[in-house]
Amino acid sequence: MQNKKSEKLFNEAKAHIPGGVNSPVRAYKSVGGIPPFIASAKGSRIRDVDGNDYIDFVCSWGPMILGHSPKDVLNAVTKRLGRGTSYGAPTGEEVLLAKEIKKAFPAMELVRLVSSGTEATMSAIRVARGYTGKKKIVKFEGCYHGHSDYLLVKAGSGALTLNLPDSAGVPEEFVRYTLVLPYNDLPAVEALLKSDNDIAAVIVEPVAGNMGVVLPGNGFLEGLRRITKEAGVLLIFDEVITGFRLSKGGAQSVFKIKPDLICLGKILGGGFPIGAFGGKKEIMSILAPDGPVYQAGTLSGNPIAVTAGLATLKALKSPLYKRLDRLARRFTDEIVSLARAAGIPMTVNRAGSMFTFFFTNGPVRNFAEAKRSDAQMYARFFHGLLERGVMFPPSQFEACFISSAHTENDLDKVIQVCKKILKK
Ligand code: KE4
Repeated sequence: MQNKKSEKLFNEAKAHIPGGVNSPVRAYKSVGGIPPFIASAKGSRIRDVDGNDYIDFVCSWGPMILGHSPKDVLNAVTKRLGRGTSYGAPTGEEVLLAKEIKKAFPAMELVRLVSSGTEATMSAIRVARGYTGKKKIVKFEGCYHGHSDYLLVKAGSGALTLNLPDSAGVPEEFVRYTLVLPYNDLPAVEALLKSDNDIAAVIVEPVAGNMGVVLPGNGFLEGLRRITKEAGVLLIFDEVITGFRLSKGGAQSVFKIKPDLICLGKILGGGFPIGAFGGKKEIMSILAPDGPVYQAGTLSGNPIAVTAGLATLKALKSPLYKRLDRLARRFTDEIVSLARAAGIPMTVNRAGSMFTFFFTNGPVRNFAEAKRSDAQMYARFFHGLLERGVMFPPSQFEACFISSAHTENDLDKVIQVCKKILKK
């Protein structure tokens, strides 16, 4: 596998773009090596500029649940392009997408579109503070909700991988009102909400994807809902990853929880820049132009992203989720048994078609336990896969995804590759 063109591009990119990438995790810092620069992608496959093909388990960090360049989405977008790409004015398609989102997430009585998950969570928190008049927010260690200043506190994902849980450039005053608790620690939440009545909201990834996949313990989400309701604190579900991933209605539909505010992104845009936040009418009505909480965006509700989103949501039917779950279950079970047979400590956490192989005996129920994983072993596993045409996320603290374009044959191939690597 030669990567001369990627290497050349990476060196050139570094002269023009910080670290040569437009998002840190893409630089392969935690696994080492040269990141493949991508030329094209189709279905479950992605191809780099040196012509190397990979079976893709990154799926653009979640959005490509239908695989790359799905026909229906491409057709819809191609058709729509002829009528213009951005107006800065309302369109009928935004109303259609809002209605589709509400059908999938009934708790979102009003929904506003933005252009990224970061904007969605940043705006939801501002709404929560504006609505409650309270200042503090609670997040969980290892959860990542985008890079707005007050959320970069023990963030997961890139920040975790770069071991910079708190970012430089964020004055400590900006994070004074952000409280951080261990994921799955319900007693800690209960104690905090009893002792502090200046808390506007608790924000949580209902299934965490940014410390690697970590599942809510039995009763954790139900407990969060009960405790926040009793304390008059808003519960925000950050479903940027889990929305439309775990089911059409995300984690809240699987766990049957009704949050006060919900954040979406990734899959919702079908590969185009998008985010959304929404919730109870009474809460969301506080937003400008009707209410005093300001929030805005030049490309919010962009007609092309909305068109891609509508085409994507149309394709998301329940048989797709059943198949994804069956494929992912078989795949992860086989890999773990191969690791066991090779005497390698491995735990897999999986929710539907998102999963992470941790190189530790586990269990992995929170940030501290995720960090026990042997990141060096993960890096070797990662490169063993990459050089054999399989692209996993370049970090132990991210999620793998499969798409409806992944076939049994794809997964069998990867299982065979894993067998070789794990033995080695
Ligand atoms: P964006 O601003 O990157 O669109 O979304 C931020 C965000 C919010 N909430 C959750 C639960 C998220 O996972 C994310 C972004 N996820 C990361 C990786 N897991 C995106 C990849 C990257 O940062 O390059």
